[in-house]
Amino acid sequence: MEKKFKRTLVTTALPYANGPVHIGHLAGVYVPADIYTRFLRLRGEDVVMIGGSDEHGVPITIKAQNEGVTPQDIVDRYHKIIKDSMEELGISFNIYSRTTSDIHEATASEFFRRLYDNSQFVEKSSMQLYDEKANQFLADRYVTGECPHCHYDRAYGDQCEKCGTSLNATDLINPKSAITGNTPVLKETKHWYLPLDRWEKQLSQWILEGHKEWKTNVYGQCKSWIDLGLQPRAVSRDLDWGVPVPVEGAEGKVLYVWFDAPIGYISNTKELLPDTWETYWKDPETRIINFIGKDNIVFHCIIFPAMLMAYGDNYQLPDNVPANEFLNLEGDKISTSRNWAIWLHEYLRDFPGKQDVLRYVLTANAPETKDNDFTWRDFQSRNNSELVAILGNFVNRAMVLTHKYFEGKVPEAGELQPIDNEIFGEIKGIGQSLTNALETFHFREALKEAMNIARAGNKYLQETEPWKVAKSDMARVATILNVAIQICANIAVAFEPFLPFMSGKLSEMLVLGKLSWDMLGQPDLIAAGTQLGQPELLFEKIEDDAIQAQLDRLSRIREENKLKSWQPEPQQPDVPFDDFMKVDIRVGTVLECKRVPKADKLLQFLIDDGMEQRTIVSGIAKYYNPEDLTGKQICFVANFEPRKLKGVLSQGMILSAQNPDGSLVVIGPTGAVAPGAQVK
Ligand code: B3M
Ligand code: ZN
Repeated sequence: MEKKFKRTLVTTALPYANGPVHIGHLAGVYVPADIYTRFLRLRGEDVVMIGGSDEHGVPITIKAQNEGVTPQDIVDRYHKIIKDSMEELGISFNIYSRTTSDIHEATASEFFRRLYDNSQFVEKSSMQLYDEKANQFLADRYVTGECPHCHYDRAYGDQCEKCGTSLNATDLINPKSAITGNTPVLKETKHWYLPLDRWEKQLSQWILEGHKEWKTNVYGQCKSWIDLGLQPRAVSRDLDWGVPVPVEGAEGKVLYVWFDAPIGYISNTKELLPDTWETYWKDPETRIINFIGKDNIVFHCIIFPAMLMAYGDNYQLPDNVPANEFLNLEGDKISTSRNWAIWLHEYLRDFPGKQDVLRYVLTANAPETKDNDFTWRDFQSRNNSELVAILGNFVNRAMVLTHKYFEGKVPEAGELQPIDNEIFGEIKGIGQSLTNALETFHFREALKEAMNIARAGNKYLQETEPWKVAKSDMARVATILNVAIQICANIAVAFEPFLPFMSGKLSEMLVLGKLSWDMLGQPDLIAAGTQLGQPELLFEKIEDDAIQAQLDRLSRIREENKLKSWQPEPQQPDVPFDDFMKVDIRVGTVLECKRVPKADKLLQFLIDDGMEQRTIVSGIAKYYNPEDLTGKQICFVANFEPRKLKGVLSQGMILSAQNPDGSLVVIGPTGAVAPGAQVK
């Protein structure tokens, strides 16, 4: 039997404040959480949506160090960008706070202390890398060295970016500190561990027995963790950025970021509701829903619940954790460090007033059951052929016709014909499927259902043809347009969770008051005689050039990334002197240089080689104008076997160096040299 709940606490993963939020965060967490929360609010339920920035952890300290600023500077910068941009997108948090707040530090600190006092931790010493010059222990990310698997020489202590293997810093060959470049030493350090093994049975019962209804990706990940056997996890770190470990003798140690971050949900609820926060966390009649991405599943389903069990005091565990998979961008994994993302604040700048278009596309394409791909072409086509052509078009026709025939006053409906009753029956049915999809976190499906109302509306106008009936029967036109306007009102309700800006604009045009979910399927939401506002387009076409500009930006980033990851070719095996001397490299002077007809890559040179004039063809036409090379001295291989290129006999090879982007630069002497001189 369905449990009955009095209230819902919606939490959203706290994004790291080491960069802005991107479409992956939005599609995975914030847009679905917002849809769900708005839906519950429309139903009149007691719901709060909690958000905030995760401002601790090593990536933030590294970014600060790279920029020569403090970690606080970094989190202040990105917290503001994240908070402002999400607000502009209409993500309707009841609170969006941060983990550097005083209330969070006090809450997290007390949480740790209580677990410590109740012997819920085990203390363990281990050997860790220590930088004696900087006088500090090194987090895995702070160590670089050679990967023990693929021997890439710039692997990080937590992962090799070349072969993708997860590492411990102590695995690296020839490790170096990223702070000083020094070779670190091993030194003993003590940490507190949460013994997850103590909670294994309860966790297994709670999830594997009690929550078989969870999404298969979530349930499956939990099951494989539990099946492997849970191990104690360290919950402290040697670092100077974070919540200090509130235990004597723990100087220089802070809470592990994944220990304090989920407690952020509690601190932010406290900040929002200083008097009643406890009912949202401790009353069994509260339902807690955690919206997260798939990489956060273990923290929300295993570690944080174990922390809450260890704390006791009636803290409630989440009722559901509808984690999403990942959204890719144009075929590649989104990456903050590689700038491979569409940043929300930049989208809002480039597409002003188009918040709902992004919300629509990210929901229609949400990675609910598998990874999905965002492409700009899909974005454009969903806008043009769905939002404009189906939704916008229906509302616009209903509004314009009402203005045309009734000066914008909602006409009185006469006797309803079967087709009129059918359309409301259909919308009622859609409303039920829509509600059901939303209740079970199937947001793509839900959006499709909402769109079906607009589709049904278009079909209704197509079949009733009020513009034709107007020639003979205005009473019937009145009924048809009354029905059409009621459908518009249903659209305003059904889409409010998904496209709140459109819904607001439409509600204004329809002079609808406060919306509520039980209006869905009703045939009489707007009284006859109501004077409607002017019809305004709800969506506009997105042209090719706006899309091309975005695609161009992405290709520039692809190029930049290629250059960044470029490495010189490994050195060739040794060559004996005599072998080297077989290659006859000489200096020549370019007498003439011209393009080879019908070969866009080739330049044809006439070279003075000191003895005679020889022709050489070289594939560098993309990088030079022929006149720039005339008169220059260059190096060439004189005894390179002659060969014909595009009908021209080439007697030698001009030497050039290749840049990471593939471009070629011709090599020549740095001072004047007699033509024919040998290069050795
Ligand atoms: N900041 C990781 C992430 O952004 C982490 C989530 C914390 S939720 C308590 O994926
Ligand atoms: Zn490797």
